[in-house]
Amino acid sequence: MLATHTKDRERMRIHHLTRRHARSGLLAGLLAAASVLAVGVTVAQPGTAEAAASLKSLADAKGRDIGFALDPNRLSEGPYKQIADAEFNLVVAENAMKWDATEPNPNQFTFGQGDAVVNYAASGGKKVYGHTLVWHNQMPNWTANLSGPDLLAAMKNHIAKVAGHFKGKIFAWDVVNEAFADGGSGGRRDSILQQRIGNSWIEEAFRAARAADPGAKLCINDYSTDGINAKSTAIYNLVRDFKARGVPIDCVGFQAHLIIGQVPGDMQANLQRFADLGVDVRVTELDIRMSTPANATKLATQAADYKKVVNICLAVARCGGVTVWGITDKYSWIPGVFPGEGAALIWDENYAPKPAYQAVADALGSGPTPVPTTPVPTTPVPTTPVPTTPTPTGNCTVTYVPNSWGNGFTAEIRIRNDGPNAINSWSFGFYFPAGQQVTNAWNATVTQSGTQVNARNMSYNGALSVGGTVSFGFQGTHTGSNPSPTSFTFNGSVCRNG
Ligand code: G2I
Repeated sequence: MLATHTKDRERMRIHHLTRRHARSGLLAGLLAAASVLAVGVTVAQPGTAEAAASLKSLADAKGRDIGFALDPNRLSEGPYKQIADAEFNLVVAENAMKWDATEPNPNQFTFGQGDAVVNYAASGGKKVYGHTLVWHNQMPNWTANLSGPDLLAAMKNHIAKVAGHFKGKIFAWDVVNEAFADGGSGGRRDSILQQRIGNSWIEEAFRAARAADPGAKLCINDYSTDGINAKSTAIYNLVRDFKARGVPIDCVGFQAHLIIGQVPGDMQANLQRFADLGVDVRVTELDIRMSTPANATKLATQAADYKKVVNICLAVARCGGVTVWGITDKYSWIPGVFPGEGAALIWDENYAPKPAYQAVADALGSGPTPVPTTPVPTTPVPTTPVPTTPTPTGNCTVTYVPNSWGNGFTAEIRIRNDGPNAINSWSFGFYFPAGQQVTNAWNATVTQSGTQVNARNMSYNGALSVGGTVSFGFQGTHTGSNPSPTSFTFNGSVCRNG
């Protein structure tokens, strides 16, 4: 952590450089650095409005989990750890607790990486979700030639030892992962577990897990089961059968490895039908990929999709939360498995938050649970810009200074807090009159949906005294004319144009 005065100098340097180099390739890296600083400040000042703006604090206020898949080896990378620390209240091991990682040789267990995940979570008060006790993938080589009875014995021993080792530290386990077939068959996956042990292997696994850690919730987890289809219905039938026969099962995980524009329209109904069977549900491995390279349109679609998924979970009372399958696009599994696709997470390769980050925050921050912020003078507080120009309520004065060239422009925005109170965070909105598009921003997190633009403070510039000012800016494109927006809102108040 940088000392405060060093941080101040660093912020000024970044502010200065971003202004000078707003059109250069340096911008992404600088914005990444700024976002990292922002996260660092969030950590350094718990209890401030900046802390209230993290995904973690928003999810905490909603009583839901916001999780991420952790590779403990990445924690030595500053921005990775700072985001992990600040933004999540739940951790799942991306690979560290799988069978090949924990039992590389028969009955010889290695818990170093798994323990690192648990210890990291404990140090930050985060919950740990266990992934995964039994999966046909990432099974150690020594299991390949076991007979049915030997494989069953090995599976039960593995569950006993692993769930036993982590007993009391893991609130829920993916006991069985991806046991059902792709396509429309509605049948089991043709794995060695299925071939050699037969249909009973799943319930054997659940019974062994309950015996090893009676306090943990036991889940079945799969992909392409987010909507209502043959595969999700096969799991639905299994859960119903287990419930009827008293086989222990408590929860169902929906991985949600999605593609932009393809959030299933019946996802909420699907989660709800499982919840109605008497199990908890959760989104366990969310990422939303696109063809690469990303562009503003695809990122906007992705943001809307992330928001949909979070809202779906929030709309289902038994949905425990949403876990994203990694922090940064830099380390996502997707490009390795789907060449030409990626950019699926909510921070880019440089750790800069993407529009999807704000979309997740917006979803977590909306709805019936109030987000703690300092009081603002008008009621109710619209978080989106006002499309017309009503009589200014005058709690703010705005100057908007564009600088256009060709089809590009920058705009510098200066806002003065004319309200009666000091504030600790702000949201600023307006509409573009001629379809302009923001491409990147500095000193604010800026998102755009259609013509509507919203900016939120970074961690370091949320606090404004009465009469205090804040500036931010962005770069954008236009199609030949670049008229300035005429009406601005600031924490719900319409501003005077200065
Ligand atoms: O495939 C995406 C996910 C689908 N659902 C279950 C998850 O457990 C799965 O996660 C991925 C990890 O994100 C990858 O990181 O599972 C992969 C394995 O199928 C993981 O990839 C593996 C690489 O294939 C190995 O080469 C590597 O040694 O990660 C290993 C550890 O870094």
